Order: sequence, then C-alpha cells, then structure tokens
Amino acid sequence: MSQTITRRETMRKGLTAAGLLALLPEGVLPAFAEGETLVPFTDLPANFNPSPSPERRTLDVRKIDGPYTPKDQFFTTQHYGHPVVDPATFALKITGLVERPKSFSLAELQKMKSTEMAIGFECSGNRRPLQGLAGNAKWTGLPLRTVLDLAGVKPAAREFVFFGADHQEEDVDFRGTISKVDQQFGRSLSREQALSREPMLAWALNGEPLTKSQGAPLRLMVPGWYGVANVKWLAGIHAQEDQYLGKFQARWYRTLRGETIGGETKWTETAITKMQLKSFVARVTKEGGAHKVLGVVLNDGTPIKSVEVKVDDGPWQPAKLDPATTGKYSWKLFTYTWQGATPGAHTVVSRVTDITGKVQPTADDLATKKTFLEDNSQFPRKLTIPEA
Ligand SMILES: Nc1nc2c(c(=O)[nH]1)N[C@H]1C(S)=C(S)[C@@H](COP(=O)(O)O)O[C@H]1N2
Ligand SMILES: [Mo]
Repeated sequence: MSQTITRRETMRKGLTAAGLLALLPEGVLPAFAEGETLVPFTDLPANFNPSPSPERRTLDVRKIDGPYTPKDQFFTTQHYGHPVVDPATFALKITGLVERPKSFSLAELQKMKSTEMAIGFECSGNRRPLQGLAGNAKWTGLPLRTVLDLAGVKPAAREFVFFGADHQEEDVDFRGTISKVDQQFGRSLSREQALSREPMLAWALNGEPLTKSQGAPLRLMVPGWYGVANVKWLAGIHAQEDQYLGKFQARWYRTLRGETIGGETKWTETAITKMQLKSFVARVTKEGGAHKVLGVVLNDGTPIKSVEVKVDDGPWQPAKLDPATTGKYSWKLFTYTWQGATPGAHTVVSRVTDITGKVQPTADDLATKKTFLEDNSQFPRKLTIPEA
C-alpha cells in the first residue's frame, strides 16, 4: 500500500515537473500536487480533534491521498474497547442450526480459496463537522458462504448472529426491571443476506494483516452496509430460527422517522442496514489560478449517475468521478475545478444521484428523522478565499 502511494506521488511530482500533469484526466491522482495548498474550512471548529484516543480515530478527510485509506489512518470506533485476541489460539466457532458445528483456526481459513474486494464504508453516526468516520480499503478474506456451506446450514436457520470477542456488563431493562448481564457485541443477518455471495470474513486490509483497531485477526465485512454490520474480532457465528434482538441490533442501531403513508404521517423505526446515498466535500485546494474541490461518495453499491457541486447560489455543476474508485462497493472520489473564485466567504456543497434517480437529500428533507444515525444530507461547507 505505502508503495502504491509512493509510486503515485513520485509519478505526480515527475509529471508536474515535466508539465504533463494537465494532460491527465482530472481526478486520477487525488494526492496533493506540488504548489497545491489547502483552503481551510471556516465551519470546522479550530480545536476540532479528529482522533481523541487511540481507540477512537477519525479520518482527516482533508488529507485523502488516494483511493485506499492506509491502515494507520483508517477510522476506528467500537463500543467495548479493544479485546485481547491471541491469533495463535483464535478459533471461529459455528454453532446452532447447522449439520456440523465447526471451529476453524485462522490458518485453516487462510488455506481456503480467498477473495479480494474494495469496500468503502462509514459509521452510521458519521456526520458533520468532518465526516471522518469513513474509509475505503482492499479487503482479503473468504466468502462467508464458504464456511456456512462447510457447516451445512439447516433449513430452519433463518437468522445468523455474528459475535465479537468484545463484551461488557450491561444493564438490560425489561419494563423497568434491570438485569445486570455480560453482553457480547453481536449483530445479525437474515438467511438470505448471509448466504448471498457478498459478505466476507476478512483478515487483511490493503494486503496487510488487520490491526487490532480493525478487528484482528478476523472480521465480517458486509459490502454496501453501514459499519456496524462489519463485526470486528469475530469469534462466533450462531445460526438460529428467531430474530436476534441484542442491544446493538435491536435498540442502538435504528432510525426513527416520520413518513407520509397514504396521506398520513406514520412514525417508523427501521434497522441500520444498507448505506444511504451520500456525498460530501472533503477539501478545497488552490492550485495555480484555480481551486479544486475533492469529495467522497458512499452508498449501497447502486451505480452512480452523477455527482454535482454548487458554489454559493450558483447552478449545480458536474463533478468527475475518479476512475480508480469505480469498484461496485468502493467509495467514489470526485473532483470539481472551481474557476474564478473571488476573495471572501463561500459555500461549497455536493449532491449525488444514483441510476435509479434517487437524489441525495437536503437537511430539510430529513427534518422528520428524529435520531442522528443515517445523516446522508447534503453538507454545505464554508470557507474563505484570501485576498490574492
Ligand atoms: N466486535 C465489534 N465490532 C464492531 C463494533 C463493535 O463495537 N464491536 N462496532 C461497529 C461499528 S459501530 C463500526 S462503525 C465499525 C467500525 O469499524 P472500524 O473500527 O474498522 O473503522 O465496526 C463495527 N464492528
Ligand atoms: Mo458505527
């Protein structure tokens, strides 16, 4: 990975020196060019700390330097801290409604036929002022389906629960009576989702073993879904008939919103699953006489029709998607060249449209969403162009 970046930077510098950079299609090389300077956002608090602790790191999206996020910049967040998992004694257990309960060591999993996929994702809580709970990487692992087939899923298995090694004592409220119990982090997928070819059991990010922050030695990756589905420090998969109603599945990761159904407002509570269509401006830089807007698109894998950028009250203008980020589940980077920026305060906003015609909503469109998760609203960023 670092080699790729080095090569790209070297190439970019060489091309800049040779005066050839202008010939490249815009957006191929998102790394900073020589002489390219950052225009600070004025709506980002000066004391904003992107990474308040080693266990909570957000990506400084202003520094995005290529399609893949390096492991030491990849955001990290979780509920119970980092558990201690010894890769030497690690075992993935498959239990419940299967013909042959299994226990796989990491070496046994790694001997099977592996796959690689570019998957970008964000935390469902990713939002202003930085949008740094997002990243994109190449993941190596096994299709989940491979191990489920080896265990032999019984017809009665409707629900697959994925448990992390992390756990903590929790107060579980039942009609006002509290029980103190030890809870393991758990999330579930339906039979259809679990047996589809897409979810994977990943042990590497950008070609290197997962770090502790990323869930070493093994995590689930559900392409196109919000981060919470990507269970880290995966310890067990349990097949069952009933719906799984653990805290993070049923209570903490849901959205309450008002929808108009048959002319009436109905209040619905829905689970956090697939990523909502979103784009945001990650940075604005000055390069020669022009300004360059770089941004990020995330969604559930539905192909993108367009990304547009608007400056102040001007018209929506087309942005260009980076051809290095076209993988179905990769995040997409986009660039827009802003010509003739005048000194003073400005607003820059992006919006994305997918091929089904779905358009990224505005904050007003989301006014009936009562809970803060799944904020995919258009994000007008403020900045000031200095006097030349
Ligand atoms: N075992 C475990 N997996 C977990 C979590 C957790 O608390 N425990 N948090 C989830 C959430 S909410 C997110 S956004 C992603 C973050 O993944 P990352 O730290 O690799 O960026 O991990 C998910 N997987
Ligand atoms: Mo999350």
